[in-house]
Amino acid sequence: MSQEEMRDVVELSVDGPVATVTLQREKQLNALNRAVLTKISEVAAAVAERSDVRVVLLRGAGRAFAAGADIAQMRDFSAADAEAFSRLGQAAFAALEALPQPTIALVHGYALGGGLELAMACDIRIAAEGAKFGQPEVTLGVVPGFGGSQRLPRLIGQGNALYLLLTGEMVDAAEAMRLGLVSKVVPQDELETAGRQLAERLLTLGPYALAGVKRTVYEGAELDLHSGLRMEAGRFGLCFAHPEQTEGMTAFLERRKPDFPQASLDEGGAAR
Ligand code: DAK
Repeated sequence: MSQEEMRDVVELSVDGPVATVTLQREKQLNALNRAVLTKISEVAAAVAERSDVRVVLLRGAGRAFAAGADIAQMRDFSAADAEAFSRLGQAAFAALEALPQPTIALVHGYALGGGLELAMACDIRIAAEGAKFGQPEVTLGVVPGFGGSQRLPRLIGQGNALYLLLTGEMVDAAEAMRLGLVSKVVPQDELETAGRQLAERLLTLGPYALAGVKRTVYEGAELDLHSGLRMEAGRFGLCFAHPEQTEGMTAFLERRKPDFPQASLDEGGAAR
């Protein structure tokens, strides 16, 4: 086995309350193969168990976030192989989305195909100037396989999603911002700092409320408006059985910064 193969294709590093997940197949522009997808699932499972981790940053090593699913691995797939591969990727990205901690994708270089689908499975996306986004699957004779046909229309609307999915065109960071695909664009050398700063902001907030927001939004996306509002009211009610609400509202009335209890994710049910 070469040095390259021995190195983990996905690295998890934890620095205090911030976890950083780094894709490390730089030579292939972090193309997502079975090994990478399996490892993303494992990393997500590990992070889900760690109440000390409060924010997750996701990034790509080298010159891209991720240039898509691994075309070399996929080319000779049978239909059954392809479906299994699709499910592997979908499960990995669903595990990321289901994390109670907020996740932030730091996108530079390319986020194409599966790479964009991975970024879309994160809660927030920040782009470096120069980053390119697209769903070029049609240029390879396939439809997206890791959620692109479902998450992209939900994120940027059906019309804009169909434009990107049908043309396979790449858009730059400014256009991605205009479309609502990313929330912020920063110079490339400031990407890590921007991620850190956003993480710092999230660390001042209560983990229970943050996890509750995620669940309410993602579960609500599956529901009609009335059911979604009912679900929201239920979660809102549960917050009032949790110490974060008492602290947040008391701090406001006492004109001080809240000091949210930290290891509080598992108390009550709003977050899960
Ligand atoms: N897969 C495999 N290798 C890739 C790759 C990819 N997606 N993207 C890049 N690479 C490799 C290149 O082959 C090259 O390898 P070597 O030749 O050095 O061995 C190396 O990374 C550097 O790439 P380039 O030399 O091409 O670098 P450039 O700067 O010239 O170009 C590029 C960068 C990103 C424009 C270009 O590499 C490119 O167009 N890459 C492919 C982008 C793409 O089409 N991505 C979408 C992949 S399709 C499904 C399941 C999943 C999916 C669909 C269906 N089902 C099961 C139904 C998902 C599909 C996709 O994501």
